Amino acid sequence: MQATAKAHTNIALIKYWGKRDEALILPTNNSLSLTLDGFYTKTTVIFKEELEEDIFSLDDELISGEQYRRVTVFLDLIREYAGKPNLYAEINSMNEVPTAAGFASSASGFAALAAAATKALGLTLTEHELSRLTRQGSGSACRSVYGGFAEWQKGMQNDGTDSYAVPIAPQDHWDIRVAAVVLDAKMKKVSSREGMKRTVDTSAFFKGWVDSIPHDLDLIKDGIENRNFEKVGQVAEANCLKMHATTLGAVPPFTYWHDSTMAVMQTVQAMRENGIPAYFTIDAGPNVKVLYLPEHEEKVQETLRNISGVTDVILSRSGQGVTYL
Ligand code: 2P0
Repeated sequence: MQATAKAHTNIALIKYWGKRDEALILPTNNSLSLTLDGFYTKTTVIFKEELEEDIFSLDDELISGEQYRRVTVFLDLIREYAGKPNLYAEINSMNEVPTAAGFASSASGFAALAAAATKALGLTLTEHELSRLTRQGSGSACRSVYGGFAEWQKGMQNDGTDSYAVPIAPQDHWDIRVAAVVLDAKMKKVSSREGMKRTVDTSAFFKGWVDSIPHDLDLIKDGIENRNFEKVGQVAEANCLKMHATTLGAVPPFTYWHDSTMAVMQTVQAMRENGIPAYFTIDAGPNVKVLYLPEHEEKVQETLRNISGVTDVILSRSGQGVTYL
């Protein structure tokens, strides 16, 4: 009735940006990510007969409100699956995901929760099944079931049975690195859920975005397989720019970028002109993630730290998939 699991967050190189079903969390396009070793959530779930509701604590703090609701609604799915609808749990999560770095802790959080809760109830799920379940907590979380590179297949079915992530290359396939560039920018005004929805509903550029994904995926998967850094970097950077372009075509238009975001993007492009291969990607916030190879770590880190508006640079490697402790 008790289990502990650990899951790492991931950075999308081909972005998930748009839902075709909001309740089931089904995407409009496939996405592809790299799991990161530096950032993870560790979660213990203990089911207890005597509980009348779930108790959720995060970093030793009791959680209520929307964050609590998302966790209990997700656990309801698992309870139902296990045939134990009235069995509640104590959930203790520890986040090693610095919120300032702009990584969604929901990815590592829901992957660790799904793994720990199913294990605690004695359910044995395949990785595909675990990924499909995790997807229903938070979309990007379904990719965190795997280490290294993973692709979330959007699926075709209305019930979501074929929408889950699959492994593309394991953690040790390639020592590619990611620098999370932390900016002194304020909290974002538009959540990723809201931004995604507004884009799907109103953006003049949304169709172009969705149509461009299969080609980007073909290119990046070939680049990953052959460890072609320039190819992977170029596709990831261009895909990120396309995603962010859709927000400018929405009604009302919005952007996640700050002036310091632009400064980092321009510095990364300037590094390339000076012979340092580095590429950026940006999620639904102002912070920038920079892809680079180990031999350029010192130079990349130093250059990024010297940009005005940068408060920290956190380095990460390819990470592992879900593990049980
Ligand atoms: C991604 N993002 O692929 C993209 C890129 C943001 C930009 O997944 O509503 O927290 O829980 O499915 O996964 C952020 O959205 O959204 C996200 P829900 P999620 O990583």
